[in-house]
Formats: sequence, C-alpha cells, structure tokens
Amino acid sequence: MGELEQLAKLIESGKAKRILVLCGAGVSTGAGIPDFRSPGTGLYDNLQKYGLPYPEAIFEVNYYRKKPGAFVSLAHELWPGIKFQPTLTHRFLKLLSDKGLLLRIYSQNIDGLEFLAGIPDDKLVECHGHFRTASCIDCGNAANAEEVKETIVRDGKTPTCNYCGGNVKPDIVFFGEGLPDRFHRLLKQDIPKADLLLVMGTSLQVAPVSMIPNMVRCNRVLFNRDLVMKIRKGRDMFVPGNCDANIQKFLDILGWTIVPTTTPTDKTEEKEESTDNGDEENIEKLFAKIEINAVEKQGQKNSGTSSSSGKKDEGKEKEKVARK
Ligand code: CNA
Repeated sequence: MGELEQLAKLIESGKAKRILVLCGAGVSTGAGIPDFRSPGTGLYDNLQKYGLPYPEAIFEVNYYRKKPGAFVSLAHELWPGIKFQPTLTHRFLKLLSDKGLLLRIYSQNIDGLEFLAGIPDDKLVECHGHFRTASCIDCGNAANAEEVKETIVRDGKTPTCNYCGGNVKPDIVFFGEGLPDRFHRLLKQDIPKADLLLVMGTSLQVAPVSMIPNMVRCNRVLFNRDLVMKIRKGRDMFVPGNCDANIQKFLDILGWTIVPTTTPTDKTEEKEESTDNGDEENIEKLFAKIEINAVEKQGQKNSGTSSSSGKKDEGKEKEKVARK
C-alpha cells in the first residue's frame, strides 16, 4: 500500500480525526507566489539582485524604517484577495475543516490564502501575521487598516502614522518580532490533542514554527518537494513532489470532491487593479518594482550596501533565530 492509501486508511478508520496542519510557502507556489528557498524561483534567489543588502532585509524593521520601498512593493503585489487565489491544497484544508477533521492550521504564510479559502478564524493561526490589521513600527499605535491598504495597494506609497509620523506596516511579523500570543496559547492546547500532523510546503527553517514536528507524539506526514525532516519508520510518511498534485491523488483515493467556490474579493480593488494593468503584471514586474524602489532609495541615501554571500548567510542565520 502506498503512502496516500495508508493515510486515507488512517482518516477513514477514524484514527485521524484531530488533524494538525503546519504549512508554508510551498502550499502557495501553485497560486503563483514564489517561496523563499526554491533554487531559481524562490524570493531569496531573486530579491538579492535588486539592491537589498541581503534578502531578509525586506522583512526587517530597521530596514523598513529607513527604506520601506521594497516591502511596500512586495505588499502591493501580495495583498490578499487581489491577484492570487487559494490553491487546491488550501481548498483541501477547508474541506478537512468542513468535515470536522481539522484541529488547527498553523500557517507561516502571509498571503492570507487560507483565510480566503474560507477556513474559519478559530481553525487558523497565521503565525507570521497578516495584512488585515496594521500598526506603527515606532509608537505601536494601530492604524486604520483600510487606509493602509489604500496607501499601499492603490497609491503604492508607504503609510505613515497619524500620531508620530513613523512608518506603518501591516501586522506581518518581521524578523526579531514576537509571534502572536495566540500562537503560543493555542499550540499548548493543540499539541497533546493532535492525532495526525500534516507538514506541507515548508523547509522547516524558521523557528519557532519549525519545532512543531518535534513536539507532537502522533504520526506525521510530510507533503513537500524536499525531505526536510526525519521520517521515523512505521510512524511517519513522506509524500514527495508537488503538494497540489499529491492532494488531488489523495482526494481521488478518498473519493472526496472539492466544489469550486467563488473567492471573496473586493470588486473595487479588482477595478483599480485592472486600470493599473494588474492582470498583466507578473512576478518579474514585482522584482522590477523592487529594483526601482531600491535603486531610487539607494540613490537618495547612497548607503553603499551590496549583496554578498557572506551577508546572505548572515541573514539566513538571523532568520533561524529571529521569530520567537
Ligand atoms: P521556504 O523556506 O521557501 O520553503 C518552502 C518549501 O516548500 C521548500 O522545501 C520547497 O521545496 C517546498 N515547495 C515549494 N513549492 C512546493 C510545491 N508546489 N509542493 C510541495 N513543496 C513545495 O518557505 P517556508 O514557508 O518554509 O519559510 C517560512 C517563511 C516563508 C515564512 O516566514 C513566510 O512568511 C515566508 N514566505 C511566505 C510566502 C507566502 O505567504 N506565500 C511566500 C514566501 C515566503
């Protein structure tokens, strides 16, 4: 019996009915959003050539204070509900929830696609934050989320604080910032309850989320292109390759079907996006925009930063420890 058949048996027999899911950027690459680390296509292989001192700088508060343009361009491109839609894997997770089999999803993604897929709030922990709220990086005051969205999505500008004038950012967890309290609180409850862990589309490089597979006592199944965790014989399974393709096979084995749903989108945004040639814009243009911003800002401040592999590695090290 293959891995997917064994997994289906666990579910059909009722042995797996409180399923915990840990997912990352790999569940969204099918939507057209690059992950961080896939060689060639990942953001890390592409952002570094656009004037950032090292790729992770785009998610650093101090860098955002000085040079917000790169993150603003990324946020403009990624803003949930405008261009990218949930993948089959997201819709499968929604189906797990509908069937009462989902204990919780811990997503490292900031693209909001789980939310857009209709996964209920109480079943979802967006470990690294989301775009639905925003606050000032200096005084911490909450900003009006709609205004922030307009400033970034419509105007392509950096939102600033009405109280202190500091830069405002959507509540995405940057390196060095703490994860939401809810993450720690719910994880404590969920770890002893979980009877199956699905690890999907993550390189397990970012702590503390990367520690979840070692916390659980239940069976674990890895849906990923790469073998990123130790597979314990007789207890874990590895389903290698594209997660959407494997989820489709899994759905066929289970005899489950996914009814296409209309994704909630803001019609005003769609209109604005289309007048801005948004449909034509591809990820290459995102990088080009980042380049323009980075070059403009660099020209203004002439910071003299350059990309070097040493700095890149230093940044990666930072990432492993930064999100706590
Ligand atoms: P990562 O480090 O880029 O790893 C992604 C993993 O998924 C790799 O092991 C890939 O081989 C694998 N992968 C890529 N595509 C597929 C696919 N179609 N099917 C199966 N496996 C695939 O990303 P992580 O999520 O592990 O790193 C955590 C970071 C990434 C978080 O801080 C996120 O905020 C950040 N991130 C988020 C997004 C997003 O929101 N969509 C995009 C890029 C980065």
